[in-house]
Amino acid sequence: MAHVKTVVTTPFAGQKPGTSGLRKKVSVFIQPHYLENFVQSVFDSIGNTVGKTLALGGDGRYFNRTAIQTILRMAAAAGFARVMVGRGGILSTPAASCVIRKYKTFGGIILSASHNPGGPDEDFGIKYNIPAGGPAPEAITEAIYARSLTIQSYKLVESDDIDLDQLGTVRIGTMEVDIFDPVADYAALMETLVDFAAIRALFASGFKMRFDAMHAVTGPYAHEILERRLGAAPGTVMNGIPLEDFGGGHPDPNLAHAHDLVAALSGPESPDFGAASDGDGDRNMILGRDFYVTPSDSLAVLAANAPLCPGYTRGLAGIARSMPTSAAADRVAAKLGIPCYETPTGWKFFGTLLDAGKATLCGEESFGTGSDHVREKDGLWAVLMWLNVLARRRESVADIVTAHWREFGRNVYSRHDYEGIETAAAEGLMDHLRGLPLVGTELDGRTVSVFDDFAYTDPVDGSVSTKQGIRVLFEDGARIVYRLSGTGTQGATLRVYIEQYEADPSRHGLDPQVALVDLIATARRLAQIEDRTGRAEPTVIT
Ligand code: G16
Repeated sequence: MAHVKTVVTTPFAGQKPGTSGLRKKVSVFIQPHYLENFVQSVFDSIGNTVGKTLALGGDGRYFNRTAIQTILRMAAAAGFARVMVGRGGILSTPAASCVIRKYKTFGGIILSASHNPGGPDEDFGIKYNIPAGGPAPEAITEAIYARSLTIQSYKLVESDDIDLDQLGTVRIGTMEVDIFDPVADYAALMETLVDFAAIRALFASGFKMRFDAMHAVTGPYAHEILERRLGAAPGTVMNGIPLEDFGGGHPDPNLAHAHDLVAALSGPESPDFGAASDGDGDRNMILGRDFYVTPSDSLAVLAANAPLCPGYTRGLAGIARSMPTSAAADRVAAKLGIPCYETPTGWKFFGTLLDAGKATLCGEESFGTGSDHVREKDGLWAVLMWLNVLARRRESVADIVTAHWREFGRNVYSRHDYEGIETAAAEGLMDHLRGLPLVGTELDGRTVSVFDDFAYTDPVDGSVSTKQGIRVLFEDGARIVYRLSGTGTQGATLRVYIEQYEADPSRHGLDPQVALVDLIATARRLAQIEDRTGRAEPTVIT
């Protein structure tokens, strides 16, 4: 029997999971006892762990391997019978969800700070996913946080580090550690959902794509699925080797950070299709030749075309989107005669709808798209769905999206982020907004019809989440939303979401920054953004 050691500790402030787990600077995580306190708080909050199986892996960022060795020792002390670890400590977030569901584990621990940069001076993160495969709901994250405030000791088994790169089973005490191929189960699941034969035929016909793995976790998945199984030309996958610092980049698949890909998709000779994924493989960005598809439009196009894909031929039960995501998907749902749910930001809010069979596809403006095949958003799945649609329709990305706008109208949309502003200034700005008497007033020629702080009652379990973003809805259907990000690690990030419906096809081609110029000005003025934050312009526009 291995020796279980009890280590005395004291609580750390601030171990409160945010939008998606606990994200902090590496310098915070490497403090003695910091990671251990949080992991013990998880184990103490999720029920009896004795004899159970846990999935474990991460996006390969700096500190991933060290954290895995620590968590394994603690899992052994908590009585887990088995831990399934992706080889090399690698497991994308959607693949983790897939493995948790397939092997019916007692949930999993995913080590990632998603799209945040990695390295000794950058970010690390950890989250617990429940046995259904999705991020822990608020009731559990609150319990973990509460435990972290009272914790006095944690337990671990004293043992040597294990070799994370060797497939097979080893033991820590009596606990089995299975090092498994992190790609195989996920790739097998994808083969059941999308038409691999049709996509192979598309590539064989000369269709060209670039996939930017951004030196993050999706490299091995994309090499296997796109190049080996689907026959895309070697070199289709760019930046395909996971690196602890993501090659010094910011693994965030948007126009600002995936610049290599954006450059590769520019010009008449460029590939037909481009896509990128983020640190942990759950986000995606979709590009055509000289054409950017917003995440909100991507969700709507995939919803309208899903029956072309084998996993969705029976149609969709419903669609769910986060509140700040544009209403493009709502128009598709209305036409299909299915419900469209509006949830707070955070993939965890989709879990109950998916479990209850109320929604089949989900999406967020923050480059997240997914379905009921797992309980996380899934970057590569979205890319494969697009490839399936392209293979069946044999039209360009731009033609598919513009035809979609002609049919449904365009929800012209943009998000403006003000990153790294003073927390007090950000909170002051939100308080200022909350105090405004806006309903019925006119702002720059538009009348405000609804003004509130979004609150959500889960239609399945009745749980209530409040203060999820300030909404200014206008009578003409335009809207402005203000939120503070729940995923940053430094200061505060103000997100301003601006949207306006355009029915006239002759105006569909306008750059959103031009089409939305008046609404953007209203949004800035109303929140006194420059006066309160000192920022005249946003840091990132998506
Ligand atoms: C996480 C959540 C998403 C959310 C995004 C942005 O994604 O899972 O649901 O939309 O953060 O959140 P915020 O606006 O609060 O920064 P990821 O990819 O970072 O895990």
